[in-house]
Amino acid sequence: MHLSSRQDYVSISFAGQGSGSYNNSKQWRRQSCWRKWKQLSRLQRSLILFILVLLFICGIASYPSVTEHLRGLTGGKQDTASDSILGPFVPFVLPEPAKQGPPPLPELTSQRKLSNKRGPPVLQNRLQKKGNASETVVEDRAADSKKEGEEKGVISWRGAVIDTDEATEGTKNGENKEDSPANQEVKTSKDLESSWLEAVREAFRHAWKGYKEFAWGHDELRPISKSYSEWFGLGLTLIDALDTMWILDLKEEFEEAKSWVATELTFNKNVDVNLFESTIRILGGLLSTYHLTGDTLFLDKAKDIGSRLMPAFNTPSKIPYSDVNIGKGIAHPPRWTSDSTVAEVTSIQLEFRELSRLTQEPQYQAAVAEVMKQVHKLDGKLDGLVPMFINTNNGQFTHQGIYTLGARADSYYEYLLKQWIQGGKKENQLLEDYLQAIEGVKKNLLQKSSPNGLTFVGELSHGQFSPKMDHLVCFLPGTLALGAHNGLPADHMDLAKELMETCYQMYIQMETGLSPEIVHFNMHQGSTRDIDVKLADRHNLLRPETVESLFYLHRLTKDHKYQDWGWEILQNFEKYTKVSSGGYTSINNVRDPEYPSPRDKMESFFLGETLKYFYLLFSNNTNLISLDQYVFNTEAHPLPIWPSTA
Ligand code: DMJ
Repeated sequence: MHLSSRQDYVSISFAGQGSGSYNNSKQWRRQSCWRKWKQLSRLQRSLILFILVLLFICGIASYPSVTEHLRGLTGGKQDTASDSILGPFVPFVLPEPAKQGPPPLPELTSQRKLSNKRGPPVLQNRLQKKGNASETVVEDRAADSKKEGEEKGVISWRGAVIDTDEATEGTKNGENKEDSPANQEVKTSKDLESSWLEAVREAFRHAWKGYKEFAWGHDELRPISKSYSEWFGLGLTLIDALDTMWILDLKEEFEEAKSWVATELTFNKNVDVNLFESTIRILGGLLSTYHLTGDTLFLDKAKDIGSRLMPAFNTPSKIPYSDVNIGKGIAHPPRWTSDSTVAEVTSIQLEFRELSRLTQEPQYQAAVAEVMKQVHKLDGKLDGLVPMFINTNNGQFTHQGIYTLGARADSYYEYLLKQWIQGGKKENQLLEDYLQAIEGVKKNLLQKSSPNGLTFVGELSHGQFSPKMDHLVCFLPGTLALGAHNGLPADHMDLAKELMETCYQMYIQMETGLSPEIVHFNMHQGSTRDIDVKLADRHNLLRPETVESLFYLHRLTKDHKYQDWGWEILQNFEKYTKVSSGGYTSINNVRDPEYPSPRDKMESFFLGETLKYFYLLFSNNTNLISLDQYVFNTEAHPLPIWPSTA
């Protein structure tokens, strides 16, 4: 009888149907199988044989990896390289915990995705526990990380996270304890310092690569379009970056830039430049490079640009115009007004004073001192706070009633303190104006946010308080700390720490971990988050102010948390602003990590300031541009504090 082919494949039904009685003897089973085999067609038999041979070959081929896998499961070491049976043990390193700072250096270039959960919920918990925001975050962060570590069997040393379970396996397996992976992983603070410094040097090299390739000798790199933009047509980025290269010990880059200055840079050009911007970036950059290198090339260039800027002071009031044609020697205000910006006319003093000291030509210092003298006496201040505009015809404040420490007023306050320091702390009027202004800030502009009580500096408009704070205001913690270091009231340092925390929160509460240009703080009870950002304010221009303040706070308190915060910020710049072909770009939207929307511009201050301050922040060498010997201009160019005999 022929069984249907369908039944051929179901032996149990075949067996059941055959005898009617179940017999499980070996002989019965052998006979039954043989009978079944014989009943198969030739094609069916060859197919089965073919499959069996195939299975056999596969079994042989997969034998090594199966055994390897089994070894892993049964406690053997898990090698990362396929051929590493005899290779070194590579410990398994846990990913960085969400809130901690510094992973090992290679992380910098990786495109690791950061958690989007930044700030508020964690911050809330922390701040609710203690009153002082500035003190609690890092303490609790350390505690959090310790707790997390205990649970997971990890240890954390300033962010280098090591799986202790895995690390001790080496000793379990008989490896020398001295060479155990745990010991290899734990870096000394020197190692960490070098790796962070090297990361900044690497970032600079990357930025320089783009500038050199696509914008050499021009003002700014446009890294996305691989082109450049001109502002004054004076190689602004190159000049702004000179002393940074010197400080970062980038000799090759410095030499090529220097040779451009020697052979290509000329100020005899029919161009309009902004007095303030060219003073702080070009004059300041050349003067500081002269001081650091002793090379008179830079002093000669500084004299040249300094003297070409002087026509700006030829105004009815002696309050300078905003713009000068450095080729024609003609200055003028902007087309739409005869006003200048208060911050601009009061933040050129460090540079012109220094130029006079070096050249022994008093006209530079006299011109800028006259501005300070007039501003000191002017009506229209509020408890030492100045309005944003000043008229070049009558020398009076205009658009009065608006007070801010942000755009158009910021560096007025910074330069009051810094001129006093530069001149050897003798010019009491400057100090008085500074101290009064800080009291004015405390009385009129300082508030706390809700729900977490972040201290912030808002604005005042005709008596109406606005909880708006520019990122530019983040220079203030550093300036306050510098003042306290120079003997000003200790509560300035307390305020510096509180504001530093706020500026850091402006970064980490954003989805990209980068601060927007402007934030608004919530002050109403019941608010769920401290910081709001308007659509138009979501850009980040690679600005330096927060990193600058982190540098001062770390240098003057020695608290390493500020370095950790800076490292976190540097990584976010790496992740969201780095352009692979070279350079870094400002971005439009710090709230969209998927598409931060590049603006295609690398501002000169990214090299002049931001990267320099990162480097100084990560260095533990207090003699590297000592704050007792140098004072930084508002573009991060260090100028010497005058010797007491000067
Ligand atoms: C720089 O040119 C200077 O730091 C200036 O004081 C403010 N603006 C930029 C950086 O943000």
